[in-house]
Amino acid sequence: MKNLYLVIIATLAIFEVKSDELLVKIIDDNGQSVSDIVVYAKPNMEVENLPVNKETLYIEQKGKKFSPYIAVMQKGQTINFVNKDDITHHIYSVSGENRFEFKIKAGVEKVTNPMLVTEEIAMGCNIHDWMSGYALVVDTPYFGKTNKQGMITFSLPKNAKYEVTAWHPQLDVKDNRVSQSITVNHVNLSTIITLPENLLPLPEQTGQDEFDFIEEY
Ligand SMILES: [Cu+2]
Repeated sequence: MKNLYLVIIATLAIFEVKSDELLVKIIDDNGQSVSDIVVYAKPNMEVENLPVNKETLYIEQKGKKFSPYIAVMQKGQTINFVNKDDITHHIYSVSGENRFEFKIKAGVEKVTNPMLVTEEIAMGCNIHDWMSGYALVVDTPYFGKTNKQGMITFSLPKNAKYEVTAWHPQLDVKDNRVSQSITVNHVNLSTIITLPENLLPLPEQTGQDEFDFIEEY
């Protein structure tokens, strides 16, 4: 009997840990899961000792494209650009307050200044104008992108209210994002966000220069 009691205590302890986790699923207008969309959870009230995400954000230039096409980062983090192509790129931020512009030679890694303003950063390349990519700067360490099943899990301090937001540059609504409030406790362990409309098609990242040779004839 004592053993059974211990098992129950241990089981409760496991559930206690799991109650910190929030599962978010993103679906589109047709009920289909949406993969590779940015989701972040921001505490509505000041949460003490909000951790800082220490993961380095790498954005590669590969095949004359930004890879990944969209990224998310915490305010104060840098972007580490890595040119995997055998040619030079000339990367720049299109607008906004987190500005950068530099040439990056083949094989080189370049670290930006910390991004200090929460906003959507659009970036391009002066040499290959079809290249486009985005990095979203958020004021929370709880962020990521959905998996193939359209899901993402956050480990969150419990008994707090969060605004959970899905963002994508091809989500054609105000600020390219939709939000939902949720109080995370031992009852609320998952939520579904339905996008008000389907994502627009991703831009075609192929350039004119592949055809220049043909055009000369
Ligand atoms: Cu380029």
